[in-house]
Amino acid sequence: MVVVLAGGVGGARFLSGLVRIVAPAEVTAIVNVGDDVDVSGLRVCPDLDTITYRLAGVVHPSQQWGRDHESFVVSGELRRFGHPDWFTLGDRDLAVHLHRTLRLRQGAPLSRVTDEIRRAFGVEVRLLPATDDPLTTTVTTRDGRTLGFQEYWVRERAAPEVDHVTAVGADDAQPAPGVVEAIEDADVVLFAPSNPVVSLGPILAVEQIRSAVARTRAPVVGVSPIIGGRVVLGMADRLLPSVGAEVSATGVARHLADLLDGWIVDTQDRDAVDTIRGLGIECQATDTMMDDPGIAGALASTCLDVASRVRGAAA
Ligand code: FO1
Repeated sequence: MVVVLAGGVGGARFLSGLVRIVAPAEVTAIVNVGDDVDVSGLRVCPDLDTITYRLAGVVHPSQQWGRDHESFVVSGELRRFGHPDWFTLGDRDLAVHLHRTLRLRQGAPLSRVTDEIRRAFGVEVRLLPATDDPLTTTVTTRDGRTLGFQEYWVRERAAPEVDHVTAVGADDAQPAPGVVEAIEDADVVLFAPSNPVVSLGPILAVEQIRSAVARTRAPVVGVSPIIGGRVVLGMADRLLPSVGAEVSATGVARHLADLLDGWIVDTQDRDAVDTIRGLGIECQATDTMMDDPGIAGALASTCLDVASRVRGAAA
């Protein structure tokens, strides 16, 4: 079993590559829920949905979140009643949020609802939310405001300077059923090229998940989300300084060093390989720009190669 800790768009791209080389039924994704948000009374889980849509082949091709062939009739009508319009839900996307909200109201935990939804989309990869408990990411800005993640990222376009990010609820949140067992029983644990602060961060903020990753016998191999000192997508470059991490492949490796056995960097960062090996982390440079599933598949293959090298060394 290959277990992947993942956020949204980068995690989904990586998983679509991994399933080209590993049977989907052999893959479990542990997914961030810190981005989740209530919109017009509905529970929206952007990272779980982005991964579900991508693996089901129905994700919006250029946005890489939300549905393809989408329309926005309902969101347009909701404006008539003054609903906020900075976070728009497409009509097809709404069906997932309506169903999820109904099932949650019936008392089903998010992990069960997530499993129902991914199966309904024919997704064979097992998707586990990091937790079924309340866990939400807030961003406190230098000018003293505390924003929800989507307010910061979508409404404010990540413009405000960030003082710190908090995974609210992490201290009390329990891993969702199956999460710790998946990590303990994994053959390999991979960190997708996701935002280390707001995607991997909230997952690892659940202490029992972090400690399971720290103690698993499986090799733990991650992919740098920073290439040549820059983010591929999202806003990790604006958040890494708030956790004292340098905006570089090496900086993120240092930030995660106590959990990593291997770290994959882009060929642009090949000169960082020796430094990262100096941290006691096996390191390999390869093409990490997942512009097509073929590259994503080759990247996943490199991750598994490094994992087997590390396993051999550890044995
Ligand atoms: N991102 C935007 O920039 N604008 C939106 O209106 C928006 C709506 C939206 C609806 C559902 C969903 O699953 C994702 C959505 N996103 C939107 C993207 C979202 O903010 C990010 O993709 C994730 O939170 C980061 O992983």
